[in-house]
Amino acid sequence: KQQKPAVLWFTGLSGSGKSTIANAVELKLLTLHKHSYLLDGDNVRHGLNNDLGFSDADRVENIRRIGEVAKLFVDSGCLVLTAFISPFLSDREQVKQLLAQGQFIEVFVDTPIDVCEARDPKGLYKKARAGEIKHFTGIDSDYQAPVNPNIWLKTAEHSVERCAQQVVDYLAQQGYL
Ligand code: GGZ
Repeated sequence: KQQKPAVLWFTGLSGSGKSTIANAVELKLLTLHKHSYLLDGDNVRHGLNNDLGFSDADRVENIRRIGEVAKLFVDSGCLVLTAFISPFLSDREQVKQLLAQGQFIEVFVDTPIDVCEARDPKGLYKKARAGEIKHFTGIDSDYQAPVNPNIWLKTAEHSVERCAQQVVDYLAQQGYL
């Protein structure tokens, strides 16, 4: 059966587990022989968007460009995974509008900030608390949580494996695979 192209748009705080879960989903899709591609900070913020920082305006432009790139991959027939904080509701809504009906799947990686801060894999929360990083999401920059995401992941309660399976189950149930 032919796969149906779409964007799995992961959104959540720094350290919420977006990239980790998206990587686990990508591996599962590979096993199922589905074409997928993951856009994340490593391949977008370091390249195409290396002129952008973390002001509100730069985040808006970051997400706009990622949305346009995601659309190109969707047009090529791909299941695209994106793992960016994407803190603003209006930006995520704009990406959704860019795509056809059913091609934007919002995945809320819902991890409480105290859990993200306890994980602090890169020590960024510590630096933000110390004032060494300004405009840090959840500290002194806004995060607007999705109101009605397609997929709601509770990473403080479930394993990476279980969250990734929840995403793949959704794709299968909704006829994307
Ligand atoms: C938030 C920041 C900041 C500030 C650097 N605020 O945990 P990480 O390190 O690997 O992921 C974060 C990443 C956020 O980039 P995004 O492109 O996802 O953000 S947005 O969608 O808002 O444009 C974090 C690191 O970059 N980082 N400074 N001030 N995260």
